Amino acid sequence: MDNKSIAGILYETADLLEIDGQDSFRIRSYRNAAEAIEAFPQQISELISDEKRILAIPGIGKGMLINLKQMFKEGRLSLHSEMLTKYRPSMLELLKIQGLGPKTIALIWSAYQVCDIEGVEKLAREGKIRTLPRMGEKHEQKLLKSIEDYRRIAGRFLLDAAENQARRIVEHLQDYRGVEKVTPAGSLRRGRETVGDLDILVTGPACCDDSEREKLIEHVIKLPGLMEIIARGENKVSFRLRGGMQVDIRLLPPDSFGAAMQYFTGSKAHNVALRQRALKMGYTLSEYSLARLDDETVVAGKTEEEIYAALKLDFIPPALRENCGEIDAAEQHALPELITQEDLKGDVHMHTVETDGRNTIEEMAEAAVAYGYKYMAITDHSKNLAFANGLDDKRAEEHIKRIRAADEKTDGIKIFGGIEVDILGDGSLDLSDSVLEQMDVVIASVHSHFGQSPEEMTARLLRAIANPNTSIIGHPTGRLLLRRDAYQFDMDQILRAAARRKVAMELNAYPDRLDLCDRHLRLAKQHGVKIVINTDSHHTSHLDKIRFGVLQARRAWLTKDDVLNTLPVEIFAKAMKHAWLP
Ligand code: DGT
Ligand code: CA
Ligand code: CA
Ligand code: ZN
Repeated sequence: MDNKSIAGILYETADLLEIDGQDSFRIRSYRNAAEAIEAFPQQISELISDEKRILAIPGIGKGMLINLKQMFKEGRLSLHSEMLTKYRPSMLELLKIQGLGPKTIALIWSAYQVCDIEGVEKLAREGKIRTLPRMGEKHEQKLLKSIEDYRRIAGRFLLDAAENQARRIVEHLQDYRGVEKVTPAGSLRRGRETVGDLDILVTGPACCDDSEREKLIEHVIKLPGLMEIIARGENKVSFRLRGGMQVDIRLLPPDSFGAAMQYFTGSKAHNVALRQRALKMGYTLSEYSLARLDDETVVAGKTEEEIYAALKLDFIPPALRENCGEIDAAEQHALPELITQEDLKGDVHMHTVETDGRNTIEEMAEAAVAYGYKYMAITDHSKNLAFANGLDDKRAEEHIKRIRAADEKTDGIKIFGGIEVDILGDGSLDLSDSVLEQMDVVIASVHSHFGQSPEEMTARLLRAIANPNTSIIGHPTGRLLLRRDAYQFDMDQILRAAARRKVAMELNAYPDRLDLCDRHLRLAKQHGVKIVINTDSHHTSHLDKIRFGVLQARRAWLTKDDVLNTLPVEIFAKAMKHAWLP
């Protein structure tokens, strides 16, 4: 068990104890331990035999040590299991509803003995929540809205979480004798911004014979972290991982691996269109092969490439397979040459210890050099973001001097002096123009007053774009995937203004944001707005998240020419001052 899973169980135990009305001291001790373990830099499992070191972690006492030992030994915690028997696992799902904490759940439980989402929804519709102590009609309406929101995102996962699990599964399978290839397909391979379930395809000699397949499936289900098996067949097994992610694994003979890759990569809409094309050409396309309709001769199946070729199409990269014009373009040899990670020459959105980052300017620079970048920008927060210790005019000027000094000292990379300046409620920027003028890169971002009307928000962003110092609008819609909706504004109007003033839009690559999204990126391109792909790194390890941004850019059909941070350093610097190339 890793630290995250242990912390998860301890948090859940604390919540369940609170629902159970136990004393607050005991509840706190579980929450403190969970927090300490979550933040602990080393895996607790590696030092579980070293009792002294574990007891030295603040928040972990003798009692908690016994709990930890049990979790490592048995993979469970008795108190957690007891509580779940008493209240049923649906209680844990209830806790995931926004605004529904242990106290309210306890209240509902004691009044109605209801402990699942459907039950609570029914009570709310019948007006039975508002009559509880400290509750009212407003709470009831909010609760219904939260349940609706939860249903919309339930069961989907961020791209990085999906990728991590997929990597674990690939590692678990690829060394098995007789396995040649293990490849994720589905929405993960297409790089969709969130992933519903993992579709993993396996091929090799071990997939070609009944008894071998059976042995392989036995190996598959030994995967650490597997919670329950949902379905098991001759060449397929579906299961759920701890944390809820579902996985479909399919074992395929090498002859039809390409057809299966094509089919299970999807999207469904792309597949439907492709199958229609096949039919028109006298073929039938299935997950097993592309075959002739008349005599069932197999034309292709081993690789995806030969399937697209047989259908007289250029190979369509998975990111484009959404039935948004890619089949016509492939027919006419007009698919775009999509941007790749190697095209990027710099990352210009990074935070440091001066505000809410975890590393220094020098450490970030060292990491960026190792990444092969030619330039970067340090863009710490401005003062409106008080909890991030944002910079005022004076500190921003001092910081820019530090950045310039670090740039002098550092070889191999240009460090631009920048800022991520807040766009205040009225659209003005959080620092003086005289300070902003000194910056090479000014990212203007909304971090407050998300609830403004679409008219207000549009006017606010227009004013930020009109400020001559603004180079880039940061994470333009403010959405947090699976957590917070975008704020509302007139995207068309904003893109028109940005194109006119040569202000770029950010593609924030952080997997929780991916903002702009693929659809808006494509719209931006149509408006002639340039994009900058950034990580918004708060730690050296975050630079790697750039790949999620590149994936979204590819999904939006973007090429190198659409993205400013593919430019050489001098030209990029000019672009940040509104001098784009034609
Ligand atoms: P997800 O899991 O919701 O993030 O999205 P996908 O695209 O991974 O969808 P999933 O897991 O339901 O199915 C995987 C692929 O299998 C999907 O992209 C295309 C293919 N597929 C599934 N159902 C159908 C279908 O009814 N017809 C066709 N042609 N293909 C399908
Ligand atoms: Ca899937
Ligand atoms: Ca699936
Ligand atoms: Zn920001």
